[in-house]
Amino acid sequence: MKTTCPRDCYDACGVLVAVRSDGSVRHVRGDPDHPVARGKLCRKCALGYNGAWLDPAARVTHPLRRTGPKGSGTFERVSWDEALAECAERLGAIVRDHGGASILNVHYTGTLGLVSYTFGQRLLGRLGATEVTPDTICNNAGHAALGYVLGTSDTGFDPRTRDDARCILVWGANPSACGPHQDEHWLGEAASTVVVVDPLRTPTASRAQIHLQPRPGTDAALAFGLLHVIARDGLVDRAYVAAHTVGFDDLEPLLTAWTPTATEVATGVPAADVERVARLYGEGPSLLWLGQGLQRQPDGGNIFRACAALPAVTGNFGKPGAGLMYLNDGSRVGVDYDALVPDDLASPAPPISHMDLPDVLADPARARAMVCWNMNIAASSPRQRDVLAALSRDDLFSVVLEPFPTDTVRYADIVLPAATFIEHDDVVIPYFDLGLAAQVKAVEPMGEALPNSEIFRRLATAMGLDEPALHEQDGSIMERLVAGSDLVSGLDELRRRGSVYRGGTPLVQFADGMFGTPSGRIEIASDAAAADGHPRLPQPNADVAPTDGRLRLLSPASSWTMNATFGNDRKVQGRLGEATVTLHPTEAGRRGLAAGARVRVASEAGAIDVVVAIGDEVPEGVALMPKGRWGGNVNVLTTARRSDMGDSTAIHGTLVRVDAL
Ligand SMILES: Nc1nc2c(c(=O)[nH]1)N[C@H]1C(S)=C(S)[C@@H](COP(=O)(O)OP(=O)(O)OC[C@H]3O[C@@H](n4cnc5c(=O)[nH]c(N)nc54)[C@H](O)[C@@H]3O)O[C@H]1N2
Ligand SMILES: Nc1nc2c(c(=O)[nH]1)N[C@H]1C(S)=C(S)[C@@H](COP(=O)(O)OP(=O)(O)OC[C@H]3O[C@@H](n4cnc5c(=O)[nH]c(N)nc54)[C@H](O)[C@@H]3O)O[C@H]1N2
Ligand code: SF4
Ligand SMILES: [Mo]
Repeated sequence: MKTTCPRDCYDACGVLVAVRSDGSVRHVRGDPDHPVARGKLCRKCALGYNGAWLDPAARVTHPLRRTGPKGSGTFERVSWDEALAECAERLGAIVRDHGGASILNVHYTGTLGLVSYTFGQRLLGRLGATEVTPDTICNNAGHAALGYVLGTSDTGFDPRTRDDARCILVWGANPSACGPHQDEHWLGEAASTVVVVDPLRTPTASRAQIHLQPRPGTDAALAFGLLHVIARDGLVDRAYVAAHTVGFDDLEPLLTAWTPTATEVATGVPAADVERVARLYGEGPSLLWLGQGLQRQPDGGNIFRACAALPAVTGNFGKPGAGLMYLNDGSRVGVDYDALVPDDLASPAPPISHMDLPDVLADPARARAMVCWNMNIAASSPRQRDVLAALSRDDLFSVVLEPFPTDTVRYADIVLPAATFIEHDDVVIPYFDLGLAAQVKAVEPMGEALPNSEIFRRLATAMGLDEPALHEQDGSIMERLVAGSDLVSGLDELRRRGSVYRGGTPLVQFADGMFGTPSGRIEIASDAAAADGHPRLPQPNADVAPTDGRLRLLSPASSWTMNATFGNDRKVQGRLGEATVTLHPTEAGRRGLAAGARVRVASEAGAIDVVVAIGDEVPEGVALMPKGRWGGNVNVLTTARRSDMGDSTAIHGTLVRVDAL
């Protein structure tokens, strides 16, 4: 059976599920006919989909009610009717007595199957729950910044234009872990010169022709340094700037000070490399890929605005081989997002940022219940200790929808078993390539698990809510989603073909020179940003490295986990080994640490004891602890500090001490 991997990943691989005659899964592989997967799953899914995902002992297979203290993970099996009746009664009483806003709606991208990703919004919106704005844990600073500059953050370049580019600049993204097939094929097979900007020498960076290694949080200064050389060497596309941008006149004088030498001092990137990359990028045509890791910095929004000035100033828009990528959304392939959540079901309660989750969750006046779906906050939210303390509140009614007994599940009052992508139909939109894909049920759900949508429909029934929108069937939503797409005639064709990608000539990004900003142009200077309390222009900021021995903690993706998904798979755990902090040899030497030594890593939020690994892929001044483990993990150390825009996380801005135990 052919289906699609709906993990939060750039690749959206085609998947083959081999099913035995008794209806169980024999194995899960990459689809050899799929243009991105080319017959291979990534390493994490190859293990996890054939391990924990098929193992009833590793899954939540039945509704559960808590019997022991919160956090103990002690539950009794109950029927769906009992579980739903209890949820309906408790949630109903909270809505009646305190208002729906005291129910927190916590969700994110545990699955990107569009129905499973969104259906809970209908009921929770109808109840008036307070939504924890999903993107604030991930990429909202970048969305906000690109909104100011380009008027959109979801309209990236068409990856098929790769071979028209002479330079591909990958800035703060690590596709070797986060989009491994795009890394191996799209980037790896490019004839263009690949430049990677990343403090870490990731596998993607080590394969690039040029790797710039700025100190974390100094990227805006680096962008100013590149723009300085571009202006100095006559590489500004004056005609493009005049026709399509506002604010370059104000920016240009600020560039004067950012000589390659000044840039080297502020960022640590050698002056000669600044010169070389500025010329390469400026001569173009050039593609710029802005990663999500890049904006998870205190200055993340400003960094994005500074970086986005590069294509604007060099005219790297509106022609083949040029453009900028953050994400591509389904509007590029005619998907009708309005089919997902009717406007009249939007919750009237003001949403909160994930950065406020630990405090709001701890406050009985603001949070009487939590419904958590597609998310494992106990592993993935910053301030892990505070999150766990809040989840331990006896007076918080928490309902968690999950396929696995995660750490968040351990604190639930009621656990509702969710089916996995192998077990139900959905529609998936790749967020790099321009396409759409069918998620096709290959086997029956394990135990009594149900897709998210069916769980929320049944909960609506148990609450006595009968509006048709709360009960719309998945098939109807999927039909409406793809009805307007010019890529397929309808859902049947999509399901027959599996994955469908846009064909013909590659699209030219912003070909019409129109931008969704107030001026209709690229706003290098933005009055809208100023009205929101930001500088009108991007600023040449560079975070200064601490001089008190503290290190900048980076906790990016591991290639062995998908966020915290697969953290419970035994083979994945074997590959991850013991929890480590990786230091540059010089930093280890300064602290008298040999590889394997036990250390305490401490921040203002907490401390955790781990083992030292030593590697020069990590620069001096940085400590590396990837995200995604279950149990006490790097998020014991992270704070809920916000980036400068979008109420979004600045998780890569955390400072830590590392001391021998
Ligand atoms: N330190 C640090 N922390 C981080 C980050 C970082 O860079 N550093 N990154 C942040 C980012 S970018 C993100 S997006 C978050 C992600 O944080 P998480 O919420 O941990 O994300 P996932 O592990 O992708 O998915 C969450 C859960 O969804 C479940 N799930 C999968 N399919 C389904 C389904 O069909 N139904 C239901 N109900 N559940 C399902 C999975 O089992 C999983 O437990 O973590 C953030 N945390
Ligand atoms: N294997 C795997 N794949 C994943 C995920 C996963 O957890 N595991 N998560 C998924 C999710 S939810 C997301 S949002 C995407 C994220 O996709 P990416 O944006 O590619 O992922 P990250 O690993 O968070 O960060 C990318 C890089 O940003 C770098 N970085 C951090 N700070 C700075 C800085 O100040 N300057 C510069 N130039 N670079 C910096 C990090 O060193 C890291 O190598 O990946 C998705 N794919
Ligand atoms: S997580 Fe990404 S790379 Fe791995 S199988 Fe799924 S789509 Fe492919
Ligand atoms: Mo994310």
